[in-house]
Amino acid sequence: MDERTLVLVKPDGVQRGLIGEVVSRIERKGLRLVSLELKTVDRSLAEQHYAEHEGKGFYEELLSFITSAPVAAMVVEGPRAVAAFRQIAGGTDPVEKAVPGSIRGDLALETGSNIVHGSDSPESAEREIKLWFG
Ligand code: DAT
Ligand code: MG
Repeated sequence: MDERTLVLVKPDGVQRGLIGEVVSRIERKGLRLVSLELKTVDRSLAEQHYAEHEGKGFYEELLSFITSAPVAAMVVEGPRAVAAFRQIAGGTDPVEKAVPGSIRGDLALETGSNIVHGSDSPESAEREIKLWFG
């Protein structure tokens, strides 16, 4: 039974020209791209997307970062797509929790600019896909 997940290439990834690299890793894993759109993120979308982090010390920084420049939003599909993309992405902190061979482990240096977002559960994925793609 296939599932879907929301993937974002965040502003750092787009500015560094890494959309193709991320898409390539998704496709090589065997996952499928269902939708892909470049989007400018307004404050309201950012707040809804990151609602679980409201009140944390890095929340404001997170919102200004995600609204600073376009992101590439995609819906990705396949068996266990949520967990599969989290594996491809690697740990949140790309150094302390480095996963060699992962997007963050290979290509990122700081937690605040770790290139990609992937939904953390099928329930989050459903909420986030509605939010980003209606
Ligand atoms: P993930 O993106 O791996 O799901 P998360 O949901 O815990 O991680 O956090 C969302 C984003 O917020 C994360 O990709 C980068 C940023 N972030 C998380 N923890 C942080 C911290 N301690 N300092 C700065 N930024 C942080
Ligand atoms: Mg998360």
